[in-house]
Amino acid sequence: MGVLNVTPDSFSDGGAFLEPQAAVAHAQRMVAAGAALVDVGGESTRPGAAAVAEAEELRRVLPVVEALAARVPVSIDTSKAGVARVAVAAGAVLVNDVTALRGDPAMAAVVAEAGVDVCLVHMRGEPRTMQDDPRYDDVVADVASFLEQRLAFAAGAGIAEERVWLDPGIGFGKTLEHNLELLRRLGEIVALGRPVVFGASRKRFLGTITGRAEDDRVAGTVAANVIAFERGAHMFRVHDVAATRDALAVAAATVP
Ligand code: HH2
Repeated sequence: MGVLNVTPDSFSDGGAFLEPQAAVAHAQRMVAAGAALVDVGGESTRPGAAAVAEAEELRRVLPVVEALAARVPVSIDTSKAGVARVAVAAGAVLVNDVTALRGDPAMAAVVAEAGVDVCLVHMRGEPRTMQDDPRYDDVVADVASFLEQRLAFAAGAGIAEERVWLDPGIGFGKTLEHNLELLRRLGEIVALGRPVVFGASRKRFLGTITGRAEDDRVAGTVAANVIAFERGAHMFRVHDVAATRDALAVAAATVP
């Protein structure tokens, strides 16, 4: 899954793809480099990010989704039902909701009615406050139990279980040690029985370990994704598609 942030303030590529033409060109580069899906987002979820009004979010993402969806599989990274509804009507095949259907009471119905896939992400609190001293009894057990509950909620709202992807939400209300424990024990999330999305790309914990800036974390990103692959993750949300794709191809070739 290639990341396409059509935002002025995303943590690693903010402002680079605000123009629809630049966004579409970048999406095409990611697909050429091996992305199976392009994740279009119009609102940053970095720690402390400001909320974006629905009309502004749509203004950012809709021209890009419309231009891409006929040519490549597109997912829409949003927690707003109105944005998801319009993006899906324009051809998006997956709704990537970092609030796991909690942010907007109308979101579950939009996904159920459209019959599209949905990714449910674990996040503690909301982006503005999620990194304020996050604590868990047992981060992996807490995340697994949260995702299990959200999966049951989705099913109760009429979303077919086969349409649901689960994501432990690396960096969403987690310390370095929480992120590492989730990676170490990712198998416990995979054991929930739905395909797992893993999103560590360029995130802060990689910078903490390596001492490198956002756009210099490719090697760290690749390492985390190869480990996630080994632990059973199915989809890898990344900015650096070519490097990740090569690394995963090598890792996959070792599977008998
Ligand atoms: N991480 C980000 C955004 N969306 N979606 C899923 N499913 N999993 C993730 O880990 C995830 C996500 C944050 O990264 P990014 O899009 O690069 O930055 P920003 O939120 O600042 O736009």
